[in-house]
Amino acid sequence: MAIHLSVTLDAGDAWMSTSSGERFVLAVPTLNEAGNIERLLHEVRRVLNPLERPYEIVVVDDGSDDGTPEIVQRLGETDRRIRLLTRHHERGLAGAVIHAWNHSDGELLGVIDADLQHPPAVLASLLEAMDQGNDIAIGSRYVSKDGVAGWNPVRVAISRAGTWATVPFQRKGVRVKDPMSGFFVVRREAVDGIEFETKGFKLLLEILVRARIRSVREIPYHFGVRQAGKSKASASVAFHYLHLLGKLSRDLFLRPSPQ
Ligand SMILES: Nc1nc2c(ncn2[C@@H]2O[C@H](COP(=O)(O)OP(=O)(O)O)[C@@H](O)[C@H]2O)c(=O)[nH]1
Ligand SMILES: [Mg+2]
Repeated sequence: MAIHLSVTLDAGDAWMSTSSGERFVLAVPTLNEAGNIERLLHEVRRVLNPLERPYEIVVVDDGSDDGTPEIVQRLGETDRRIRLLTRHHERGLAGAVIHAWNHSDGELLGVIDADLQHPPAVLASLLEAMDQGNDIAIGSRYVSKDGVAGWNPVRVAISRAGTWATVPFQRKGVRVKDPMSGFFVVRREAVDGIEFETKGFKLLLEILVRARIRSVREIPYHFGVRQAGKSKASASVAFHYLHLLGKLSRDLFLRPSPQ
């Protein structure tokens, strides 16, 4: 699925702001996050409101049956900056995020998980890094030592091995420590018109390899524990990751790198 500037009118007047500056759209993908989503949206708004930057939060729900969309709908009735998009015949984290970005006309595209493993307070630093002119700002688990403190060691090892596997694909000058983070903000002009895989969890890696990225900033954060509900990472996610690595290696040999 390509990222493009949406011409659909549902983006409308959600921005609700007279302040100037680049508009920020934050994608929140959800699959059965009823125990987390209200607190997440509350905390995100508490961080973003004082920044006086036009923003909107687009929740993309893929058929949750635990009441997640109803909660978002209710909150959206009192705050137009919260919008709900539902998909009934599609699944996939990356595709959900792209779907949110495509239904907005914001210039800065962000993503955060709904389960509070990504601390919303870090959004302020990510946006500050974008204001300094970077093309992408990444919440990174590996910049500081305690980013994964408290994790199961097996999960740390798998995550590290997956990260090392990406080194050959990353372009010189934009190499990062956590290319598989699911918490970042990117400039729309860097990704506009580029086709991305929709199924996997690793949209960032593909952006780093294929988008028009010249400058990156990593902001350390501690990847917390899920507050409620269950992880959706599964064997199929690992399969899609391997598929993505295969595709990127073909690209590496067959295509010139983006300018
Ligand atoms: N819309 C949508 N959201 C998803 C899908 N898979 C996972 N998510 C959401 O993506 C975020 C990260 O998923 P999670 O299961 O916590 O992955 P983990 O942190 O790697 O264990 C959460 O907000 C999930 O609800 C999907 O297929 N569609
Ligand atoms: Mg999670």
